[in-house]
Amino acid sequence: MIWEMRAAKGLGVAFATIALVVACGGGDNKGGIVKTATAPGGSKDPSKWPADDKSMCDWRNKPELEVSETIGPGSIRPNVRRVYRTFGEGDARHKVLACREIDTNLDGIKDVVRTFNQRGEAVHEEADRDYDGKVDVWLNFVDGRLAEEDVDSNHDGKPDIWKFYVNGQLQRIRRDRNFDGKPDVWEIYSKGRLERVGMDETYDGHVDRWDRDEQLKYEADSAERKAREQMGEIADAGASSSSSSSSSSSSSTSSSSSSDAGAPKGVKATTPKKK
Ligand SMILES: [Ca+2]
Ligand SMILES: [Ca+2]
Ligand SMILES: [Ca+2]
Repeated sequence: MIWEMRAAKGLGVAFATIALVVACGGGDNKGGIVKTATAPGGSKDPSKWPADDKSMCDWRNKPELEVSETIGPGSIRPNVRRVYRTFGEGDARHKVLACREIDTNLDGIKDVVRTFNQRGEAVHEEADRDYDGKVDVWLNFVDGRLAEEDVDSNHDGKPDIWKFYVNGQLQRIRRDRNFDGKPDVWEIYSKGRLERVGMDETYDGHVDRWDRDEQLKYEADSAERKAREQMGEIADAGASSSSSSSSSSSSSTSSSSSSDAGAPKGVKATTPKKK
C-alpha cells in the first residue's frame, strides 16, 4: 500500500481525524465506522459502497489516460484514485499525475479532487468538506501555490466567502452576508493581519464605510503598554500581589484629574505654528 506524502494539508487533517476516530472507535463503532456524515448514495459499510463513486476526475472513456486505485489509511477498499497523462515519445516518455480524488470519510463517494498541470503543480481543488454530497470548497493555485479559496458556508452550493492569497499570504477576503451571490464585506489584510474592512450595508455592491481596524490597533497598543508597566513593577517591586498592579499607572492620572490644567498630564500640548 503506497501513500503519497504530498497530500494536501487539508487532506492531511482530514485523514488525521479519520485515523483518530478509527483508533478510538472500539466501543459502539462497528468495524471502524467513521463518525462523519454519509453523502447521499454512500455507505459507511465498505461492502455496500455504491458502484458509482461520483468520480470528479475526468477519465472515463479516455483510454489515453492511466488510472490507478489505491487504499488509503483506515480503508479496506481502494478510496484513492489517480489519473495520469503520458507525455513525450520513446525514452522521453513519462507519465504525470493529472488528477487525484479521494473518498476521505470512507462512504464510497469521492469528496475531494485536485487537478495538476504538466509540471505536476496543483491547479484546482474541489471538496465536499461536510459530506452532504455538494462541493463547498474551491481552491485555485498559481504556480502551485494557493491563490484563492472559495467557501460555501450556507450549503446552497454557491460560494459566499472568497479568500485571496499572494505568495501564500492572505491578502483579501470578500464575504456575501445576504447570500445574493455578490460580496458585501471586503476585508484587506496586511502581513496576514486584518487592516481594514469595507462594509456595504445597503447591498448595492458599493462600499458605504471603510473601517480601519482602530480597535485592534488600540488593543495591541494597550497590551504593549501593560506589558511594559508589568516589567517595571517586577523590576522595582519584585513579587507583589496583583491588586497593586494598577497603582503605578493610576498615580500619574489621579494627579492630573485634580489639576486645573486643560489637557491631562502626559499629553503634549500642541504649540501653534509660528509664521
Ligand atoms: Ca466520501
Ligand atoms: Ca458539502
Ligand atoms: Ca451580498
